[in-house]
Amino acid sequence: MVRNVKLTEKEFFEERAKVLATWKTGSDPLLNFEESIKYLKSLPDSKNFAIKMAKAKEQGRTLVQPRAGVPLISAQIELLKFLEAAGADFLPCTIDSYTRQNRYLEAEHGIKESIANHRAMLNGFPAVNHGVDGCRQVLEAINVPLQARHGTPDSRLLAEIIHAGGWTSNEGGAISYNLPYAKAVSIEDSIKYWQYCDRLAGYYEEHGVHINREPFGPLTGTLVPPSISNTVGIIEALLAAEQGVKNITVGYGMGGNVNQDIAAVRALREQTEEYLHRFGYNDVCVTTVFHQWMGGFPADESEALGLIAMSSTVAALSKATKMINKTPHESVGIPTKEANAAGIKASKLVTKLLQDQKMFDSPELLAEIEQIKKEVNCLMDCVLRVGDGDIAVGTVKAFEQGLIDIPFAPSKFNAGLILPARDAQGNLRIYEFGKLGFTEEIKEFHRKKIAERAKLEGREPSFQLTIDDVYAVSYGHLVGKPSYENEF
Ligand code: 8ZB
Repeated sequence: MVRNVKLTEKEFFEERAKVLATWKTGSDPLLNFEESIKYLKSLPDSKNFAIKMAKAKEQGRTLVQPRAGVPLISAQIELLKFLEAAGADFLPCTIDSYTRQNRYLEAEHGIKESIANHRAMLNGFPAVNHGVDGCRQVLEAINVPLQARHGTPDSRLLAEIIHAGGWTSNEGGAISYNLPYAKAVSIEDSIKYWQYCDRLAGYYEEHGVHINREPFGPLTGTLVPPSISNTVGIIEALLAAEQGVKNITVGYGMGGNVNQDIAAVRALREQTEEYLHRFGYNDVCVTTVFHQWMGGFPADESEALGLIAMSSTVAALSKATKMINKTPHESVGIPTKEANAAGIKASKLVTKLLQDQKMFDSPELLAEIEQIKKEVNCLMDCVLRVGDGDIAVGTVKAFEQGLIDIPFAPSKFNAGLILPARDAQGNLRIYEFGKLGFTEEIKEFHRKKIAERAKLEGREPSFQLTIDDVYAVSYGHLVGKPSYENEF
């Protein structure tokens, strides 16, 4: 059984030899800690993800980062330069789906086909195939920190290559890059894979190089109640801290009710720090990321920009350290660089206008923060109870028993029994609990909120509420009603 214990240096190096042997770019002489630490230390602070995040936190600023990935190095450089010029504070390389599945041979074909066809034949940047040198070429062409964004249950080799390549942040985690992305990878396995990635980041920290790690907050991006995603973020932060990670950015995907979204980010920030302290991790820099609306987008590009501007407003008011922006092409597919720049510019403008403004505490805000915290504590208690105090064991068992359950996740290791729906104000609540580890009191609160909404709409609480809510935002409404589809 996997346990939440820091890998010894011996265990780490034994596993490392196996990881590096899985694909040819793993045998690159540049994948040598002496060399890579020297390279990372030679980079200016302005290209270090962890340092720039810590500075933004100190200044109370909300910075902007896009998603972006194309198959070839030259095209990736051109794309990232364009997005930097549009105002991006951080840059990504979104990794292609073959690499996410460790299918490097197919990624190699994708690179060849992209060259032959003069167009992108992969949906992202195959960093493992391009190797350490390819990653360094991209980093050296830009002036801001670079992060790998992907969705990979086993990103051990990817993490080795990108960090040696000078990219100082890796997104993902044992739960957040498994359950929403994979069907058949066990949680026990993905915890082991991510313990390795975290140990790698921790190894760099021990040698004077700051590496940022970012659990993927939005999970399935579809009506995920804040207490569920916050619990996952806290678990992943604790697992990372045990392996020596010192710079963690916990994330949240916008739900749509402004009060609940601001409450969720605040609860996430405060509870992540509380739990880290409780378990003795006292030197971790916790920052936050707000994801602009992750659900279905309006097809109309002006409407999409409206939603992007609203998302940015909430991100800025929540005082998240950074936000991940969307683009007016969201409903269609991977954006052009121009559409991506439009999303960045709209987001940057809003954050600049809101720079020194804040949301004042209201009874409603404080009540929602309390509610989220109560629910998170309840779920964390379940994990610690079934794990006998071990958060890794507890995570495996809690998902096995459905005590934590992520809505709409494709994984067979997720119970998939809960159903979320909005209340009358558009807050995300739950009406079908499955085996979720909530107390009766918390369940009653949710039932009451959803019953209020159903009554207002003259219908019974049912699966239809959930379905209507999944589609509502793309039709221009927050709370779903059956008639919206007919508005077209
Ligand atoms: C879970 C994240 C989904 C979002 C965007 C999608 C969606 C995926 C790329 C990309 C720019 C890429 N996304 N791949 N954006 N370039 N290669 O991630 O559009 O918004």
